[in-house]
Parts: sequence; structure tokens; C-alpha cells
Amino acid sequence: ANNERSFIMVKPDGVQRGLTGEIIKRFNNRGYKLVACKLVQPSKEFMQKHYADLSSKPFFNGLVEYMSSSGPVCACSRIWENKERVPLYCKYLKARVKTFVNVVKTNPLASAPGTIRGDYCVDLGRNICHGSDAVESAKREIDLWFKPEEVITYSLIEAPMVYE
Ligand code: DAT
Ligand code: MG
Repeated sequence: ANNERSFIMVKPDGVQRGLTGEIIKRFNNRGYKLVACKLVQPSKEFMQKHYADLSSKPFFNGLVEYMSSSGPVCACSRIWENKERVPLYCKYLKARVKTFVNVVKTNPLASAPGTIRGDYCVDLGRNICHGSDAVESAKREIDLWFKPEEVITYSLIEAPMVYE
């Protein structure tokens, strides 16, 4: 479970609201290493591939339409060296407060303060940030969004100050 990569994307609403830097900074602050980052205007076909798992859902077409026609997204990949981290990204993004256990986990209304969604948004279709939900989906998403040479290998000079 070492050096797992995650895929994080600031959605069009996050980019339009000027929150790209905030979101990148949140992950930097915790010690995640940014290994890929670019601004993209994805096509409808591309977003259909990204959200292929959800293709049978009633909200699929609206989601794809929104993601491909509301402005660019910022696609990123990160590593938290020597730590298992993909499950943690989810907590970061949207851990639920107890009062809202009956609300779908994706609804940012239920996201705890301190999480990215819990601090910046309130509506299901305007939840500002995507994070891969498992190691396998992260791999699939990184391969979809980035060419191999766009994912950079480098050492973080602050690493000994973050990791014992
Ligand atoms: P998450 O983004 O929390 O991983 P997901 O992968 O289940 O959630 O869904 C992807 C996106 O689809 C989500 O960010 C917003 C939209 N979505 C999910 N469930 C929805 C619903 N019931 N109605 C409308 N949009 C929905
Ligand atoms: Mg998801």
C-alpha cells in the first residue's frame, strides 16, 4: 500500500469559483506530493468515459453535460509517500457528519466541516471536487487523464520533515 497514487479533479464549479489553489493547497498542507496537474476542457465523450461506472444512473447525462460544458477542470494526481492514502482522500473530501447519516454520502450538505466539500459547498451537483474512491479506480482515472510523461517522478525536499 505504499506510494499509491490518487486522482483528484477540481470540477468546473471549483475552477470557476477560484478554489483550485485552495484545494491543491489543502492536500499539500497534509504532505501529499503533487505528481501531475493540468487544466483541461473535457469533451462530453471524455466525461462519459470518466464516469462510465455511473452510465446507468438517471443523472448521468446531466452530469456529463455539466462537467463538459461549464468551464475547465483541473486534473491532478498525488502521492503520499510510504503511506496508504486512497481511502483517506474520500474522508478528506466528504466525511459525513452524524446528523446527516441518512443523506447520500455524495451530498456535500452532509459533509463535515474541515473536509473540502464540508467547507466550500452545499449542493449535490455543485460539489467542487472529485477524488478517486479506490486504488483501482485511481489507476484507471490517471491512465485516462494523463500521458505517462505527464506524471512526474521527483523527490520532495521537505519529505524528512513530514515523514519520520
Ligand atoms: P462522489 O463524487 O462523491 O464520488 P459519485 O462518484 O457517486 O460521488 O457520483 C459522481 C458525481 O455524480 C457526484 O459528484 C455528483 C453526481 N451525483 C451523484 N449522485 C447523484 C444523484 N443522486 N443525483 C444527482 N447527481 C448525482
Ligand atoms: Mg466517485
